[in-house]
Amino acid sequence: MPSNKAVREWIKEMAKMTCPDRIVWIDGSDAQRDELRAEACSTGEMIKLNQDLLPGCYLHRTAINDVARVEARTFICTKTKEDAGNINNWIEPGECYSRLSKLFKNSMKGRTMYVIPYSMGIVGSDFAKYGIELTDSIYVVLNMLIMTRVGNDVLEAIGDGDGFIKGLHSKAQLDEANRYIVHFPEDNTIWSVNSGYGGNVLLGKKCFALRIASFLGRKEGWMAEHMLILGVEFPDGQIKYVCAAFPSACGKTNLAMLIPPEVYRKKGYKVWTVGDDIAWLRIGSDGRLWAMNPENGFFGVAPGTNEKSNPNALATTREGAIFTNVCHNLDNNTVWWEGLDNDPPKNAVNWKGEKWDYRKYDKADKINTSGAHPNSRFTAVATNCPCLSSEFNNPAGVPVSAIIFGGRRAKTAPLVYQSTSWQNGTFVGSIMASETTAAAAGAIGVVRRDPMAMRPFVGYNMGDYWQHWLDMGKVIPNPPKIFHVNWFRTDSDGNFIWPGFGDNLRVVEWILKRCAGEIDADLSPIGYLPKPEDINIEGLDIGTDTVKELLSVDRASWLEDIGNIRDFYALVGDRVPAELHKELNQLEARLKKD
Ligand code: GTP
Ligand code: SPV
Ligand code: MN
Repeated sequence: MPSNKAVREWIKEMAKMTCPDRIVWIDGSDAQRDELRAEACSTGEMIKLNQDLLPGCYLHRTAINDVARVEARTFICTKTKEDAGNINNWIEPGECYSRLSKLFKNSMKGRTMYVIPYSMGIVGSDFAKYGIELTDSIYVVLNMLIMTRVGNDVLEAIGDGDGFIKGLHSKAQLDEANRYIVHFPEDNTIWSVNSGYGGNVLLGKKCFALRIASFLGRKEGWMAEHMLILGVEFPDGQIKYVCAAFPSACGKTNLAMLIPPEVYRKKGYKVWTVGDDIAWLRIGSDGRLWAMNPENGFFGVAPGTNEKSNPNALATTREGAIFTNVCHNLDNNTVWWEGLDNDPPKNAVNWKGEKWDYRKYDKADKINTSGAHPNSRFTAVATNCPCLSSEFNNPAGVPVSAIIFGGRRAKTAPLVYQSTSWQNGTFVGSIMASETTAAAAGAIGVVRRDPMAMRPFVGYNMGDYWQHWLDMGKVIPNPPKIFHVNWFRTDSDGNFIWPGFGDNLRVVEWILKRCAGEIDADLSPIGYLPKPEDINIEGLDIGTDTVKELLSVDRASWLEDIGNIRDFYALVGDRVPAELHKELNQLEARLKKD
C-alpha cells in the first residue's frame, strides 16, 4: 500500500462500496502474472493453449451478449449536458454516481479486488499519465499487463499527487440491462459495470487514453486521437512518420504493420510500427507535431489476420498473447478464426463455447455460424512485433509529416485526396463517414458520420473538439499536411477495387511525396487529387484506368452527402465552429459550379 493519501482513501471508499473479500495489489512481476494465469485456468476463466505452438498464450470467452463496445451504454458525465454535447450520452454526475453506486454495492462480495497501477506512456517521462484501475476480473488484470505499463514504479511516479485517473470496474452480474461505461472527466474518474469485454473494461484504452485524455488535451493544449502511428523508411535510410485515424475495424492495425509490396522491398523500403490505435499529439520544441503511443500492446481484430494480410500481427500473437472469442481448435489446442487460412478445424468449439461445424458457415449470418466472433481479438505484447519502431519506447514519440483520415465507403470517397489547409483538413476530418463494423454493438454496414474516427471517443462536446482542432492548427508552427483515404471502394459486384493491405504503401508514398513538395496534384472541388500516373502500380494487376476510377469524384453523390453533413452539423449543435460551416458552404458551391 503506498503512502499517497488520495490513493489510499479512494481505494478504501471503493472497497467499502463493492465489499471484496480481499484486495490484491498488482506489481507487474512475472511471478504474480503466472499465479493469476494459473488461477484463471483453474476456474475456467481462461484456457491454456498448446504451449509448444503458442507459448504463454491463453484463450478467453466473454459472455455472448458482451462482445463489443456498447456505445448506447457509454456516458460522458460533465456537470452540464452542453459540455458533453449531443453526440455523447449524458447523465447528471450526482444522479449517475448514485445510480451506479447501487450497481456496485457488494458487487465484489466473494471476489478479489485487484488494484492495477498503470501508466499510459513511459513511466516517469514528461508526457506519461497515470491511472489506477480497480477490478474484480483476472482477465482484465492480465490484459492490462500487456496493454499498459504496470507496476510499483507507477506508484512512485504518482508520488503524493492526486492527478491519477481513478478507474473502477466490476463485472457484477454481466447484466446487459444495467451495463454502464461512464466517464466523469471533471473528476478524473471512470466507472464501468456489468461488462467483461475489452473496450468497455480495459480502462486505460478507450476510456482513459481517448475520452478522458481528449478532455485533458483540450485543457492542456494537446490532442488524444484514435490514430495509428507508422514510420516509412526510404531506401536512403530516412524515416518519415504518419498518423492515420480510421474508425474501429477499418484498418489501423493493418496499415500500422504493413509489409511493403515486393517492388518496394527490393528498392529498400521498410515500414515501422509505433502504434496501432491511439496517438497522443503535442507540439515539439521544433515546432512540429509529435505523436506518441500511450499503449504497450495491441488489442487487434483477429478475423482476416493471416500470413498474407498481416504477417507481422500474426507473428506478434505467437507468444504471450490472450485470444478473446476466437475459435478453439481442439485437435491441437490452438486457435483459429475466419480468414486465418482455408483450413477450418474439424474438431472445434466456436466463440460461444459450443461444438462448431465449419460446414454450416453462412456469410449472411456470421454471428451465429462463424467459428470466431467478427469482433474477436488478440491482446499481444508490442515488443513481439517484428516491425516495431526503435522509437516505440521514446517518450517524446516521433515527428509527424502527415495526418490521414479514412473510412470504409463503398462509393463516394476516392482512394486518396489532400486537403488544402489545416482548417480545410479539420473540415475533412469532421465530415468523415464510414460503414459501421462489428467493433461496436448494433447494425453493421450502415454509413454513419464518424468525425476523425472519434465519434464514440470524444470526452466532451464534438463542436468544442472541432474548435480545439482549429485552435491547435493556429499554434503549430509547422503542421502536418492532412489527407483522406478510402481502401474500400467496391465495383458493381461488391468487390473491393483497390488491393489494399501492403499495397496501401503506394498511397502513403504519394502522400509523403506531397508533404515533401516533390509532386504536383490536380485541384478538384474536394481537394487535391493525385495525377493517376503518380500512384505507382508497378507489380499490380490493375491498370491506370482502374486508378482513374478509384480517384473519380462523383458530384451527385457528394452533393447528396452535403445534405447529410448539414443534418449532422445540426445534430452536433450550436458549438460547431463557424469556419466549418463556411468550409461546408464553399464545398457545396464548388461541387455545384459548371
Ligand atoms: P480497431 O482495433 O477496432 O480500432 O480496428 P483497426 O482500425 O485496427 O482495424 P484492422 O486493421 O484490425 O482491420 C479491420 C478489418 O479490416 C480486418 O478484417 C481487415 O482484414 C480489414 N482491412 C484492413 N485493411 C484493409 C485494406 O486495406 N483493404 C481491405 N479490403 N480490408 C482491409
Ligand atoms: C475499437 O473498437 O476501436 C478498438 C477495440 O480498438 S476496443 O478496445 O474494444 O475499443
Ligand atoms: Mn480502435
